[in-house]
Amino acid sequence: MQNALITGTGLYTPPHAISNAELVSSFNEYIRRWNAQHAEAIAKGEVEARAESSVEFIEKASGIKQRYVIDKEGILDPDRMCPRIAPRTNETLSIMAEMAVTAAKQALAQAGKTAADIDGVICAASNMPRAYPALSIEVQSALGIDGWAFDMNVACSSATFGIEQATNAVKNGSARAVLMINPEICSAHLEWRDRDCHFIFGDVCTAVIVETPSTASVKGWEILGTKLATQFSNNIRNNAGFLNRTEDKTGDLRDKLFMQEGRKVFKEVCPLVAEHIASHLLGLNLVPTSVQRFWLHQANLGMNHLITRRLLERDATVEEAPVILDQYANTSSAGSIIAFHLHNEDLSAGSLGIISSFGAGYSVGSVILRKR
Ligand code: CO8
Repeated sequence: MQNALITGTGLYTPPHAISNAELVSSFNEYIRRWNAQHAEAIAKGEVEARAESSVEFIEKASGIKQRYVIDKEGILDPDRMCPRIAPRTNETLSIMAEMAVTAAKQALAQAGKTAADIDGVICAASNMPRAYPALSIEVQSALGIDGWAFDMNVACSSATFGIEQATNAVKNGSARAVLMINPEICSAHLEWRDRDCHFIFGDVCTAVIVETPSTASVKGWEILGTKLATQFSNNIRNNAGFLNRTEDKTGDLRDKLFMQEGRKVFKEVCPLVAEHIASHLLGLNLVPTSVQRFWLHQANLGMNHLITRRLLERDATVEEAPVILDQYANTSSAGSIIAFHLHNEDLSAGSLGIISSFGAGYSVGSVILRKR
């Protein structure tokens, strides 16, 4: 059986950034208006006054300093608190496909490939724009790729799960090369009015080319192994879905957007990820201290510090575990791929690295790589 390589990556970054100061200023204005509107009920003790957010809390609790978004104005409008994304006709390329095509073209160029060299497209992301046709098939058509395409969703872990599917296709010979894309418009699934989570997410798209050594025109990274695991948890949940209209539910629809028990997630997921990575390395007769770089999922800086400390029994340097969440926030499936895309070129041949993503499900995936 052939080995598989990662030979190209791409990154689409939206044009608008929102700093924590801008975010908190609009959120606090929304809170002041809400409290003023409900002043009577608050005075009677019927409802509780809502608390303001703070830049200091956000940076200390998460490490996030800003996020990129598809639409800034709608999110920061205290009367709206939601991105404004114009609908497109069925004949126009959808916005998520457009993001994916931009990232994919970069990845193809880096790998020295054209559409004719690709046999499959996998769209691995947290949220798809519609039920069907699959977003991956729209991207396949826009790029002029023959072969097959399908969508898959394992929330924040989607990219590593997608890389394993691409690796399997390349290894078993059903594709010479696969394009794996991770378009995320997290801003449309986030309740920007909820102070517990309003700062967490950003929008972005990443792309990865997985192919065989026999077709590769660049050296790239050899995929030494992939390992996936899932364990059911309700601590990160979003109940939006096609059955919603059958439920006759009115009133509080908060559960139709992203919800989480952040502290529980932090406590339960960190040990899970550290053990997963350690056992994956052990299975390949490797140890964490032989890994030059950890491209971890970018949800929370404290989580990444804890995971690498457990693995290395000391603090990792920023060179060993690059941080991109300060600029991009949590971009769900794309986070670990952004870290890889921006921080892999300086490593020399023979270097070992690991991409690991984790999140809702719970789910955790790891991809162990060696630079060629
Ligand atoms: N400003 C000021 N104070 C605040 C704020 C705020 N914005 N928010 C909360 N507080 C207060 C709380 O009310 C609390 O006050 P008190 O102590 O009086 O009760 C205090 O601050 C501490 O609150 P927490 O315990 O909640 O704070 P934490 O230190 O736990 O930090 C985090 C909160 C940052 C959310 C942290 O728990 C975390 O990052 N956890 C891990 C989360 C994670 O990794 N989740 C993964 C989700 S992503 C995923 O899987 C993909 C989903 C699909 C994507 C969907 C797109 C939208």
